[in-house]
Amino acid sequence: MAERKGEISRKTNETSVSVSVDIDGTGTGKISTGVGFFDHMLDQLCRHSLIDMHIDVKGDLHIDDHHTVEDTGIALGQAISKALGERKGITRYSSIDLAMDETMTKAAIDVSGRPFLVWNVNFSAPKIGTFDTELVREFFQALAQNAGITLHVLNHYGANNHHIAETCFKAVARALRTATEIDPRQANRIPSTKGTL
Ligand SMILES: [Mn+2]
Repeated sequence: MAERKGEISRKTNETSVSVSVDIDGTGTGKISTGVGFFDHMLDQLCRHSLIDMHIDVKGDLHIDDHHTVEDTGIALGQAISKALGERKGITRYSSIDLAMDETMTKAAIDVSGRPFLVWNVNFSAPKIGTFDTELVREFFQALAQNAGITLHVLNHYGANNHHIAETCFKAVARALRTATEIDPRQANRIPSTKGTL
């Protein structure tokens, strides 16, 4: 099978982002965005998707974390899309209900080529440490748009905002892992009656 790797460098006046991914990796990451909580979340995404990720970001953190988080989502999404190529042989669909202590969150994915985010997650506080909780949605919006995936995230319940955020990243990671894995029963076909994704 051909390697499924993608690399993106993206530079604006706000951020400088360099991302590389290997879809068929082992969940090995080298992640540095300058935002501690975000690095912790990206580590989860990498580890539980088994997609190797090198992410290096220098952003305008003196303003706030917004541009850094959003632009990381854009570049990571583009790198994943590039790595998937014409999306031949992928499992395409996956969903999981992911539990972590008192919190449960669902992620459902269609690696469709059609970007869409349905976000049904509420936080009870505006911050986790210094991190703005609203940026969790911003990240997944940028990821879904640029990876060309339909992504639904639903928090069923939970009390702790760190857990709520972390289950979003872990659930998306596990769903992404399965949906991008090669389906051995149709490894050489694009999984669509249209013949294209
Ligand atoms: Mn944690």
